[in-house]
Amino acid sequence: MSEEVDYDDLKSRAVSQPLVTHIYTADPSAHVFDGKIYIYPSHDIDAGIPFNDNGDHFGMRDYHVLSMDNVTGETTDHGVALDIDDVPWAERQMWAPDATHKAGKYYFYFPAKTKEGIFKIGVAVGDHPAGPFIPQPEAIKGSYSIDPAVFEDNGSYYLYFGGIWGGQLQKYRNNQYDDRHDLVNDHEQALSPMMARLQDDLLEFDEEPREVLILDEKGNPLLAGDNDRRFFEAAWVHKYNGIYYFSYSTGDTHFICYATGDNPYGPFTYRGRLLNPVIGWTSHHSICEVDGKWYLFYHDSILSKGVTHLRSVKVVEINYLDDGRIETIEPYV
Ligand code: FUB
Repeated sequence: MSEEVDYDDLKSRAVSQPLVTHIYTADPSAHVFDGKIYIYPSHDIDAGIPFNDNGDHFGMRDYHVLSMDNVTGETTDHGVALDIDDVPWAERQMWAPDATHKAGKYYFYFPAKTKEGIFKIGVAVGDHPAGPFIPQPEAIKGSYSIDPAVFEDNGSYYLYFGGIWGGQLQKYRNNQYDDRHDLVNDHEQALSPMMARLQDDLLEFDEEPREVLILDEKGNPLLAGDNDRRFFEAAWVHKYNGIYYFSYSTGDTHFICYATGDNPYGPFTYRGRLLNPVIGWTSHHSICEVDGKWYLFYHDSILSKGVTHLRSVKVVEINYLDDGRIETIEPYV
């Protein structure tokens, strides 16, 4: 017999509350632009599509940008910044996005499925951090899978991406799609997230996408059967004290984990868990410095009483330990 979940109790024990409650939002990518926090989330809707392992029930069709003056203040919803009907190459499933800034322009990266049902990553450009964003007519050449995250380091911009299962990463080898490809066996090296440096105009890759290796404490790549630690989706990169942190979701085991390295390409060595499982199947986050403190933006499904595809973005402070590790966050205390 299944036990009834007490969502009011979970809500009162949650370490943070939804930033907005008038719409459902997920996959928050947070940045400070012009002294303000801008959050680029997915805009969750109930598209009426039944749950399946491909994630078709995540049927999002537009993006809203949120902003805050500080992490405890009001959150402003700036309305629709990009709609799927305005993206010539995209047909459905606008999943986790991210954005960056260069020379007065804002670049918004987003995945969506083409009419052939293949995920690609597009870029749209605007003059304001909250959009609106004008999409390029085609997806980024050579892009695939989901969850783009853009990281700027010393004037170069890198795009990280990828997600297995519904994110389709398992269908690729050496950047080539083949429907016969699938997940690898448990004893084999886990499928890796991908990354590529962007061109100066930030509209295309400047190099062939390459794998981002995540190593265990002995220097060996994590194995596909290591479900508690291997990459599933939701790549994010940030830099703290000169160390590069690659964080990600383990998907079916619901952790946000992180690994560290000494450059944007990796390899990265697994260091631990950043966030224990939240209510809802997915976990997806970003890490952002605001006024000298560091914050984890994440989501859960408490507001919708556990509906997998109706999530709410939240924020909580993170603490670094002296050896560079990050304290694990327990989302409900
Ligand atoms: O929001 C749709 C998908 O769910 C995202 O792209 C994944 O990271 C997961 O959060």
